[in-house]
Amino acid sequence: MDMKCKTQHKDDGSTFYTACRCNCGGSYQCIIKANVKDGKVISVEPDDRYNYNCGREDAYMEEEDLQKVRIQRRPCVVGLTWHKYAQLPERILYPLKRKEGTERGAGEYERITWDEALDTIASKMIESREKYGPLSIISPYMPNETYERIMSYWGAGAEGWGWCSYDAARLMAQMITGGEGWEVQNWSSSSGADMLTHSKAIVLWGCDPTVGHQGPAHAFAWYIKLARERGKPVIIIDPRYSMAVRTLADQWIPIKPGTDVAIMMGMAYTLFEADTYDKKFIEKYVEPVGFQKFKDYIMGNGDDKTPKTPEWAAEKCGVPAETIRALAHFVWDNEPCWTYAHWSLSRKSQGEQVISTFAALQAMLGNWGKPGGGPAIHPGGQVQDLPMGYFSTTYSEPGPYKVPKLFRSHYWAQAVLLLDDYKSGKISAEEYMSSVGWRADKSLVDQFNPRFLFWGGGSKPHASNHLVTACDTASDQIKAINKMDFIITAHSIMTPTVRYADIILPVQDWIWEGSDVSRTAPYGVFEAVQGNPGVVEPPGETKQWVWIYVEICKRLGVDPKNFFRYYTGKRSWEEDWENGLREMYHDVEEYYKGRGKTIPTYDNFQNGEFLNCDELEDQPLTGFVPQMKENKPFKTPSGKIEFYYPLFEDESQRGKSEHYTFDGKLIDNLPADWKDMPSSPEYKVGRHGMDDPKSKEYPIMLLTSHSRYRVHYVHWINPWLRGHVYRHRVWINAVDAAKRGIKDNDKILVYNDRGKIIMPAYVTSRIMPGTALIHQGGNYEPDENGIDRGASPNTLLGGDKASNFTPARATNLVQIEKYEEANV
Ligand SMILES: Nc1nc2c(c(=O)[nH]1)N[C@H]1C(S)=C(S)[C@@H](COP(=O)(O)OP(=O)(O)OC[C@H]3O[C@@H](n4cnc5c(=O)[nH]c(N)nc54)[C@H](O)[C@@H]3O)O[C@H]1N2
Ligand SMILES: Nc1nc2c(c(=O)[nH]1)N[C@H]1C(S)=C(S)[C@@H](COP(=O)(O)OP(=O)(O)OC[C@H]3O[C@@H](n4cnc5c(=O)[nH]c(N)nc54)[C@H](O)[C@@H]3O)O[C@H]1N2
Ligand code: SF4
Ligand SMILES: [Mo]
Repeated sequence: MDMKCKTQHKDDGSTFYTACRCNCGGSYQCIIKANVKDGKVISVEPDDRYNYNCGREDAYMEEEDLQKVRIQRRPCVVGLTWHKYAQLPERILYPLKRKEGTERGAGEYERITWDEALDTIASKMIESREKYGPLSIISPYMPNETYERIMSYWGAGAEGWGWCSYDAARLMAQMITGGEGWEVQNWSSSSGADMLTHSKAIVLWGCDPTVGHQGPAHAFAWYIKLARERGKPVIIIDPRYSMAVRTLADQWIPIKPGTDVAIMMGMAYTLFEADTYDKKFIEKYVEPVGFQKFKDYIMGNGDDKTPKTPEWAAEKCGVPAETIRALAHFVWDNEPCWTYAHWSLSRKSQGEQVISTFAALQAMLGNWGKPGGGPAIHPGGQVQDLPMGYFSTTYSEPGPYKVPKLFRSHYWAQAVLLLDDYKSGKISAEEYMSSVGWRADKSLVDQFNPRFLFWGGGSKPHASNHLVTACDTASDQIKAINKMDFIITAHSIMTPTVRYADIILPVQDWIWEGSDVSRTAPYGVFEAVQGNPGVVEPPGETKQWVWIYVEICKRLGVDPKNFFRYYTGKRSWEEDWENGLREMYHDVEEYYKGRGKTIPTYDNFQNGEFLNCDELEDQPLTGFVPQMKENKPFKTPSGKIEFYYPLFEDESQRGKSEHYTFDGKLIDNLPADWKDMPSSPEYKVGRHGMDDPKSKEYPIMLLTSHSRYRVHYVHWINPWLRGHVYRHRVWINAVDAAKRGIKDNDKILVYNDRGKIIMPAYVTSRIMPGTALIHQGGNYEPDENGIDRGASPNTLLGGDKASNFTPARATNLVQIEKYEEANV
């Protein structure tokens, strides 16, 4: 049998290849081979299009195959059980209306027709705009492209800015390189192939690729494993003895969370002191004033006159000075060392400093754009600027109304609740604006009158589950929800957030129902374009999500063509959609044709072939190609990489609703008031971190990392991924547990001034003393005392008006007590 690069097509009409899609770093990359009988998925298998029928693929692969990522796109457990998830009783099959007289959140709904649902939504929107003005309709959590586009033609609406994922990186990437926050492909030297081929060693900060997939499921972890088998040492810096540490690392360096800037600065000091850093790179690419400022700060010649020696760093981050010194020499001696700092580090107070300090360290190592050197700023795997997008601004300008992004999106509830305090004179407009991260003109505060929630966010317009994913406690969000006149959402399955809607529109599951063409999520480490051919008939009256928004457009008097450019209204919806996909794919074909490459035909594509973009490149990706390889300038005032931002010292700019780069681009994710953000990299004690004075009252720092068994909240209710597979427990160190008389599996109370949670303890030495962990995306299930028994860690987050600008904090300080003995 031919073991290599064999593409298997569906043959008898009962087997389909479809791509798993969700907001994980593997999105659209993993392939599920589905066996269908009587219109139902009866079993699934992993991808087998390359290296057919072989378990350990590398046994059959040549070096070039690894380079070109000719590997099976095998799904993780989530993808392998998704068909079950789509068939759960919680699936929403019909348009639903909250039953008259029942409370929001009670989950009591009655079935209505599509016409009634859509007509009601449109008439309520029109009524809201008329009665309460254009700023009465909001899309609360995460900027929502779909909503923005419709509203830009309809002339109303407001929304939030930023989200809880990697805002710090998006802001700082723009400050450092001038490139806009989403130009992900530039930040990176990111592909697994590059690492495997060129790196001599690997150092990972706060990254567990065995859990948080970046590329097809565990493929990135697999590449690291292969590298290690080739003798390349792997070091992981993480407060936890994570699964990646356990299975991939030669050395684990535990660190106090939120103090990575200190270890990076201690390393920079060591390199400066030994005069071992890439001076040629610095001279050529880095703006000198900012670099000198950074060097002065590190060497003790800055305002604080404190050298950032490894001893200084050790005191802050808990890593011994000799380890820091050795690590600095290690990365220099093993040049190129694949050095990689992931987002968990910066999803905290002062997260911006992590990004800029890491970028400076990468510059000292000459790692920007260097094969094998790791991402310059942080990960991103987009190889090319593929012309893809069926309705977005990629192809045409939006309408004349620009939806204002008023408040920090994860603080949407505070934006609603504190408005009352402003209106009653309790707080000033300035205090209000500062508390909610207002990023618009002051005059809009008086016009802001939120009454209608249009839920959804990001590129998944019907998605987001902000009651348990926005970094703010659900109880405040529910208070804000209950102030609304009307709430709509479109969704495939009942979630804690969906339960609060007045009308729910049932959406097709995009993996199984309905066709689509998608590219990799922007933070994957590999790049592919995959198809969803539509494996089963959509159940009940579920509809394709673009159809829903087209129907809303029609009822609002917005020409659907402005929204979805392939809409004709003359053919059936299915024909318009299919035509849209073909046209979009055609653009991709043309793009590759222009580069002398041929890709599969559309029909073959939807029959299981795909675009392995890594194969279509001559070299593995290294970031900043125009600057590094073609001598083009960075889009900064100096044309170089910058580590000094005079804007933050310009008091006349503070408070302005928007800020722009020297060449007139909006600085995305910069709040009106950046509060104490310094103008060049600095070590600052993180608010609500282990060194915050508040830790006297709440001595444990809670981490809320992502779970292997779900994507954020998605799959929390999947019985195949619960019970003995995944037990939702608080990780607590054995020392902290002993002090509190807590034993493994005892029920414990975790609390702070934001909320209370009760759940079982996982007593372990795999997490540092003084820290605890609850995986993100638990359910919110308050009991009669308001204690969250579902244990969504976000119950314990938010509420800090002084640090609510950027980034969202996915951590907080807590206290822990024993609640109930385990009944064993
Ligand atoms: N299975 C799964 N995969 C996912 C997701 C998911 O929900 N489920 N979500 C996807 C999304 S949207 C994103 S943004 C990414 C998130 O990817 P990350 O931000 O990397 O994910 P986290 O799980 O928050 O953290 C990863 C590791 O960092 C460690 N860590 C936490 N704080 C610190 C710190 O201060 N310093 C150091 N050195 N380490 C720290 C944690 O212990 C954890 O082991 O994952 C993506 N992949
Ligand atoms: N405490 C804490 N909070 C965090 C984080 C953290 O580390 N800790 N991480 C933050 C990060 S990095 C992120 S990106 C956000 C993510 O927060 P969200 O964006 O709210 O989470 P997602 O999982 O992306 O939301 C996806 C939603 O889309 C729906 N969905 C998925 N597939 C389909 C489909 O096929 N059809 C339909 N109709 N719906 C579908 C799901 O049911 C789900 O409700 O969470 C943030 N919140
Ligand atoms: S890694 Fe992500 S995209 Fe891949 S199967 Fe798992 S959940 Fe789906
Ligand atoms: Mo994220």
